[in-house]
Amino acid sequence: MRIIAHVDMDYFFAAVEEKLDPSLKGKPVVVGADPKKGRGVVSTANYEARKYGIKSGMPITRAYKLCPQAVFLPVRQERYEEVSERIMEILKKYADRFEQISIDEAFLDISSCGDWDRARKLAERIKEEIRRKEGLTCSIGIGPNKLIAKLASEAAKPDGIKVVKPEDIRTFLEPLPVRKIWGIGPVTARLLREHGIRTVRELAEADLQKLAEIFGRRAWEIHQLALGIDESPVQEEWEVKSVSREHTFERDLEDEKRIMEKLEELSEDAWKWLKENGFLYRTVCVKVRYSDFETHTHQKTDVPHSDLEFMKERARELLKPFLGRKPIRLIGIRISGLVGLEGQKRIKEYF
Ligand code: TTP
Ligand code: MG
Ligand code: MG
Repeated sequence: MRIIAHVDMDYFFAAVEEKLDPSLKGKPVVVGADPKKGRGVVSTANYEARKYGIKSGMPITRAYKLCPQAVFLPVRQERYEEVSERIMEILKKYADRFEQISIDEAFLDISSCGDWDRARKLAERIKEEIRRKEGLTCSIGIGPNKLIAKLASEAAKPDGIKVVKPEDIRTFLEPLPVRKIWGIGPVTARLLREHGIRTVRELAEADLQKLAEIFGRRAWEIHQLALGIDESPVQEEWEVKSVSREHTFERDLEDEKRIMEKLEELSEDAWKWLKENGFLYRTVCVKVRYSDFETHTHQKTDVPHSDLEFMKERARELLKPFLGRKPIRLIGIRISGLVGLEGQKRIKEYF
């Protein structure tokens, strides 16, 4: 069974501003263009400002008319990116697979939780860590796929958790307007409306033949979404990670046996780290520095491996051509091409 979580920060840009200037708390805050300049839009507004009807994307002059006493702040992108990066690092730790989709939201595949109660507990933990470390709130939706998880996090706003189990999908989804579905844009929604289809229920019950006449091959896809079916995976980006260990000998060495032994020791060290952090490895790289500081590296990539013996074997093979030339000052090993089982392992640690 798949369990997917969608995490979205609450009124993100405005929340970061509030965090940096606590005197803003309780006041309506609008982040966006300068209202005096008369051009541009609202990026976001906190909940106090939303009470006046202010929304993302609205002309800033309109926001000013709705609530002239609000605090208007410029967009300070670097600040939000910095906080976003730290939050994503927190989220990553909890996921089997992780996919960031915007500055303030991400999907987490948390299937290894195994059941919905554990998934909810994990969400509580995530919220707790973000609150403690960043002083910010977020909302988390949990469901059997990305489509449901994303809708659930919206329903959980602000500062909430909503779990939608497979048996609850129909009741959850059917009353929603079709345009809420991720994948149904404004054009499709308008076409559907023209054919009398406004809610997800109406779309789910629509005649597939009739839908095909309007949307062609997309009809099937749209209809599947209305039934809450979405197989799309949480798409992990390739992460560059590695672990290295190196050693400088007290005196430059020519003793091949001792050099080999040291390299094996370093391999064991690196391997332990991989094991503790739940990684397989693909690439082994050996570094050699001679007494005259001439330095070489040599590496080889294979299919993912987990065992120490293979790593040692590779390291010995890579080191061999460098032996017997000059005294060696330093040797090192770098393991990369890591394939993470990290999230899975961490989730298991919590239960
Ligand atoms: P959202 O997550 O859509 O909105 P939000 O975090 O401000 O509020 P909510 O609690 O409803 O999630 O967007 C994240 C940030 O992206 C938002 O804080 C500002 C920026 N943004 C824009 O600059 N322009 C826009 O039109 C939208 C929607 C967001
Ligand atoms: Mg948000
Ligand atoms: Mg968002």
